[in-house]
Amino acid sequence: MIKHEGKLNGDGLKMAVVVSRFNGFVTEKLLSGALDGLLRHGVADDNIDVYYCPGAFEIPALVNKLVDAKKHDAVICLGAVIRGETPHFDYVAGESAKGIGQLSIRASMPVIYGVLTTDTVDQAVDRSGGKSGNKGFDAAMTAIEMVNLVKKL
Ligand code: INI
Repeated sequence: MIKHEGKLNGDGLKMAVVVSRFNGFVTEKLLSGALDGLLRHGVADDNIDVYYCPGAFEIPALVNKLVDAKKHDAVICLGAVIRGETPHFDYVAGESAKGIGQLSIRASMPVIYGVLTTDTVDQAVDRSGGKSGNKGFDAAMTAIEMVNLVKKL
């Protein structure tokens, strides 16, 4: 048996982070977590590009351009859709997840889903540096692991 897995070593990797401004009090925390994870695992500051978009709905369109540009090894998507905030929750959360999911399959590089979809503000706060960790940091770890794994295929 041969086991294949990606190491958590970001040396030399070029990363794009797409972050939505809606619910910025949460998404800025996700961004901090993602940058902390990337930098602490060897990704150089100069090799990280951060792209802001208005809301989670816009993330897939931006990622679509980024994967075609082929300037990065992975794209990390960060956003926060909170049910209490809008009757459009299902549409925004659903379209964002569907678009990112489709891109993650078609893209030649890993596309990582770090969009929170929660029922309450408290749940979003818990997952962006609160008691449930930071999903931005987790997304950064997933990105590094997947890049290193895909390189082996
Ligand atoms: N965008 C989010 O990222 N999170 C939300 O919770 C949200 N709510 O509540 O509506 C939201 N809406 C904006 C949406 O993403 C688009 O920016 C907007 O519809 C314009 O296309």
